[in-house]
Amino acid sequence: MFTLIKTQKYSAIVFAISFLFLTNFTLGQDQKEASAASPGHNQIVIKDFDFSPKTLTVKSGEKITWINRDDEPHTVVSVEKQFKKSTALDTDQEFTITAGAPGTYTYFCSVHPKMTGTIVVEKS
Ligand SMILES: [Cu+2]
Repeated sequence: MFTLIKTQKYSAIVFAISFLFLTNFTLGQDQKEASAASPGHNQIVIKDFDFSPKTLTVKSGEKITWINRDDEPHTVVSVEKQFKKSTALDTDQEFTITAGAPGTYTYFCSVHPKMTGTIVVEKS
């Protein structure tokens, strides 16, 4: 009887350890995939009349994509005309540019000029 309980306890511990190991392993895999997908491609979500993140730091030569998740059309226009402006983006429509020379690029939505955002381009 005693041995049986001991074995069950042991199995439970082994099971718990395996479960933890599997969980960590799975998480590790997910993180790896997420970081492998992100370098060189940066996304700014337009939602609730706001750009998110408000400030995005990228490296020169990387792509930046805006996606409109609002039901209203929005645009992306560089304050100092440092990059081509977007057309009016409908819901779920995307606009992509390639980051140019290092510097700070501010932009706004020409439909709602209070909507502003910043891109900081660093040397690649
Ligand atoms: Cu807008």
